Amino acid sequence: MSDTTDIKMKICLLGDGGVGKTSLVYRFIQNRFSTDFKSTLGVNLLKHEVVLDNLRVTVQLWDLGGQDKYEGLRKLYLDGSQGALCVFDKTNKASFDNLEKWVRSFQEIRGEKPMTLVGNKLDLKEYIVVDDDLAKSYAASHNLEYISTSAKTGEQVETAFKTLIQTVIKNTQL
Ligand code: G3D
Ligand code: MG
Repeated sequence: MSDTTDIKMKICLLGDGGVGKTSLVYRFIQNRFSTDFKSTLGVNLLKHEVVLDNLRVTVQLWDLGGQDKYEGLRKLYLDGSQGALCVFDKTNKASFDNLEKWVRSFQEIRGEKPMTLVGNKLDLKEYIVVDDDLAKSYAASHNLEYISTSAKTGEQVETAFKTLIQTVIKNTQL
């Protein structure tokens, strides 16, 4: 006998190539970091089960590979996504400036479904060029949560995914 409830959700990862999307997914599902994941070619599909708020949640994670293929895959990728992690690299200003493109592309297809903003590579302290105030104000103006992570050390990675998953749960229970 179990009083847990099953929920399934599709979450996609958005953000420029090299920001750490694949590393974040692997850190979240396997709790490890590897420097030699192959740059994903099409779409990586991974499943992970978490228990949150007494609910057993099966999360299907869609991790996009080659960025040039995104336009062709975009609809398939975003269709049915209940939420997205929008990732930028704190040491790469261009990856932050490109967020708008990722956020818009999600909203065009998924409307107001929740997104969480993730500033990754927190461990590279001396190279950080996007400070948290800037990221927080971007997040606030787009009604997103902001979390700073390191896929390398694991810091805040679980929090980032769980924050989004929790928001998706609230969203579907409305
Ligand atoms: P992507 O899936 O968004 O394209 P990846 O990004 O997960 O492939 O990561 C791109 C590079 O950044 C990889 O290095 C990876 O090891 C590194 N990386 C990812 N997250 C972090 C982090 O939190 N801290 C640090 N220091 N590095 C990170 P390479 O050298 O293989 O390009
Ligand atoms: Mg990748």
